[in-house]
Amino acid sequence: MAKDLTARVRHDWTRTEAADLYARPFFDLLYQAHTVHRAEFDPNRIQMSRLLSIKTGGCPEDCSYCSQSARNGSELSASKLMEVERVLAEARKARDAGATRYCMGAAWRSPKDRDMAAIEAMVKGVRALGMETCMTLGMLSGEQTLRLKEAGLDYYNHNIDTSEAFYGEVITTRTFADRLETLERVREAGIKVCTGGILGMGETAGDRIDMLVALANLPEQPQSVPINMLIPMEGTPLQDAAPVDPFDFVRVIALARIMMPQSHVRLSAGRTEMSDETQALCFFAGANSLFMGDTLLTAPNPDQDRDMVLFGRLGLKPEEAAPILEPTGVPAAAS
Ligand code: SAM
Ligand code: DTB
Ligand code: SF4
Repeated sequence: MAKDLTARVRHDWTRTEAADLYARPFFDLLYQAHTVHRAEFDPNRIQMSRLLSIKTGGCPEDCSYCSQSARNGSELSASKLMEVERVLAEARKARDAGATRYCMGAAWRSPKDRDMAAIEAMVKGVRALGMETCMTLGMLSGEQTLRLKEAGLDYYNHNIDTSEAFYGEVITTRTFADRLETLERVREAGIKVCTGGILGMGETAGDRIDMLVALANLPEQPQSVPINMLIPMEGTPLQDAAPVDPFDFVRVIALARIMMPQSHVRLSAGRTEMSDETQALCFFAGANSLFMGDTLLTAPNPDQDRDMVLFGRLGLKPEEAAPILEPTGVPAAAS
């Protein structure tokens, strides 16, 4: 029977309600989140995504967490957009290692129209390998969004990162409203939305709760919600940020699971600094997706061997690939 996509999904979350959940005793919160998780998903399956930076560094935005901002003092040099064939060779390796979604990220404020043909070729090529595609390219115009949709893009990642109130403390070159505008374009074009945020940038628990309320109350809940733990990158204004209490991190995952019951919640950046036990608690609380492979965009990530040992100890299995459909609904042939 087809899953009812509306019954348990609410768009009227209030801050007080979410804060009350967040403040529950840890085990009560975890039990509730895990109950929701089991009702919607196989709790022993984790969706595996792989990231590739297709254009690194030199970004004009001033995101204070990011090693790729030209305004931050990191050592990273700016690259050109990677050639399509190289992207596809990397994507093939990721597929052969078990990834079912390939996420391509560019250090842009927004794409230039001259780059769109190469971007479209990457989407088509990765889909032809039998993987879902995700792009994260910054803000999109209406026309660029439609071009991505026509190329067959499955997901667009565009994080709101934090609460609206705290946003200006982290980024000044764009607004929270700019972010929502691109998300609306993506949603209206029929591309699945991947949006989440970062913990550990100096925000309060209230900011974290407000961020989740903003995500859950979007007109359609994002299909994918990455929750990143800040990786304090050298040379950035947040290089000395205080680490997040792992139990607070798990609470945010649990809250995301309860408020967005049918979304994949991704345990994203920061896993190299996380113990196996913390990651296991995150999976119990409802995280059911991760980035596999030893590199994120510019920062390290646990390698596959470490993840597979952890999966073995916990009895977890990678989620199977979703069928890749042509626009007509006919499954595409994988090569
Ligand atoms: N330039 C595009 C944009 O900003 O949307 C795409 C790439 S950007 C690097 C993607 C996301 O990675 C950011 O929105 C942020 O949430 C996350 N991110 C970047 N640097 C991070 C860090 N040091 N620690 C944790 N997450 C980070
Ligand atoms: C997301 O939320 N996290 C990913 C992906 N979306 C694009 C990026 C994490 C970046 C971590 C820092 C780095 O690799 O430079
Ligand atoms: Fe640029 Fe994205 Fe990094 Fe911000 S997060 S500096 S927009 S690459």
